[in-house]
Amino acid sequence: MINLSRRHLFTGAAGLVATTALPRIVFAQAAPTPAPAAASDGPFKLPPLPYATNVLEPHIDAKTMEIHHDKHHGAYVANMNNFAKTAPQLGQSPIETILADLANVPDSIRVGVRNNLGGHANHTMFWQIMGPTSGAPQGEVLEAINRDFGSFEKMKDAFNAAGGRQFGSGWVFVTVTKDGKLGIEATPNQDTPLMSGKRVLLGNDVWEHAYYLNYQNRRADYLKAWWNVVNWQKIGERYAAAKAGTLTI
Ligand code: MN3
Repeated sequence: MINLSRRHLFTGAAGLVATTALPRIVFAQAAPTPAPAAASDGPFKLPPLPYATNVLEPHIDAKTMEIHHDKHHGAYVANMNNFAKTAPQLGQSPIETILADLANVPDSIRVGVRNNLGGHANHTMFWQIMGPTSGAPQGEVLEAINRDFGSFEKMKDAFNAAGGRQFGSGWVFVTVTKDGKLGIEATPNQDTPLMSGKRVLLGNDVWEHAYYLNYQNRRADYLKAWWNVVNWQKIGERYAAAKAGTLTI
């Protein structure tokens, strides 16, 4: 229903916004999905981890990192490369553009693109914003945290609570607007705030595959420990990019 009304709105306002509206991707008719391909055999690539699998220990163990990156993220990339065989436009369009307009993806592959491209975007962000030297928020991003949450501690509490409440598999994010305003959003499955045109400053994966080997059912402990591996230098760069309008996924 929401998509229908939004479409009507777009159609109705087309004459007014024609010069500023983003171009839509034109999809050809999708054919049946072919046999699986190797992970990066196609336009979608599995980005290498920017550090060794063991550097986040003891907070995230090497085996979890290896399986999570190579197998889970690798599968999302492989699935997207299969979809791109039947819908080549997927491989030629910015990821954030596709995710912000899923209604435009052919029916037969829409759910698959939602899950797998969402997963690809989420994990690409996730590896980037972690690292062995965590530090603490500084400068403009710290000012924004203090302004929008009261303090860094309060932001972590709200984030961990939202991540803990997310039923089943999902993610918890700090979103950022072009004005630098921060917010917290939890999503099911591989959904991302990119799907409503927002931008992500940082996010944590609360699927059991992200923590089960080390923490079993203790998601709250994982959420708390995860802050020890958050790379604040990278997040500072993402915050600056968001304000400059250049942050993508
Ligand atoms: Mn994951």
